[in-house]
Amino acid sequence: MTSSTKLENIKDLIEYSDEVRAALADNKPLVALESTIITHGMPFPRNVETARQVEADIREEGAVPATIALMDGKIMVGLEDDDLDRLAQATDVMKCSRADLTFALSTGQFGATTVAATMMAAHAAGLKVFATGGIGGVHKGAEESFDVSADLDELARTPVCVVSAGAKALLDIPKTLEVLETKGVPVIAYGTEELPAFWSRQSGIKAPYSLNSPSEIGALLEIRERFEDHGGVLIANPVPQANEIPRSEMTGYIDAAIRKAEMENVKGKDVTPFVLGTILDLTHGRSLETNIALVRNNARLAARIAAELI
Ligand code: PSU
Ligand code: MN
Repeated sequence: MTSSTKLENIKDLIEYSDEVRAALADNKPLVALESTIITHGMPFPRNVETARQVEADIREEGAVPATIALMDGKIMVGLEDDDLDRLAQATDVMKCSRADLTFALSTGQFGATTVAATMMAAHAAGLKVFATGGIGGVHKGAEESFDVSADLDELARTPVCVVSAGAKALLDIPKTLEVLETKGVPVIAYGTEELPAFWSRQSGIKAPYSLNSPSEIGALLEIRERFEDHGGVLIANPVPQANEIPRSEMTGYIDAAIRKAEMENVKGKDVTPFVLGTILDLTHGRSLETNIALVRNNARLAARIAAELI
């Protein structure tokens, strides 16, 4: 079976929103958005408010948002208002990475897509740019737990540009960078020489590359596309200064949250949502405001990059 035949088969599973279908037909810039951040990354009702706000930010930049989720055996590319509400309020949504996607589809369950599964869906739907908060990566202590996010493998294989605020600082950032390099993923900090660390603008680690404008990123993507079987590109866009929580302050919260996860024996795909939730409590909600600000910032940059690819 050729890869184009496979893509044809997947297309039957995709359901586009009216707005996304029209944008594809008119060749307008599109930005994919994940849904795990809505269901597992933020509490209701801020999750749904943020999802709508981020979509509005993308439209304001002249692009069209496509929030991706799994519903009734279909890959939804663009969510209508009532579907977004249903997803944000449901309590039994599966967190779906590559390993979970087909299970959620074959059983018809509600599924929220992680960075990995959103990349798969975006690519199948013909979208090239995707905005998120922070990617998954190599967890601290991975040499014992083997906990490495499938997001890294997806970046290696699927040609989508992921605009993030770096890897979540609860991860082992140097190991995450090593894996990305091994897998051939370009990592580009935006407007800074240093790799941002999600809630903080600084990580203490120099980024492999740095670019300063959407057009420079567009030029890189255009070259990368010419190579067959090229994978994704990771853009690391620092959170705006006004919204950051400095690294020196975050470290204590992160360590405490990871210790709590270990004590309560939280494992596998539950680790990331648990640690994010604990940090939210420890910062009395401040980490959520930072998280919202950085996702909005990434969405705006992603829209400008998508416009370069038209
Ligand atoms: N960034 C956030 N909130 C999140 C996530 C990222 O601000 O909820 C999600 C993304 O969907 C990412 C996932 O792909 O966490 C990584 O989970 P894991 O480490 O289990 O692969
Ligand atoms: Mn994991």
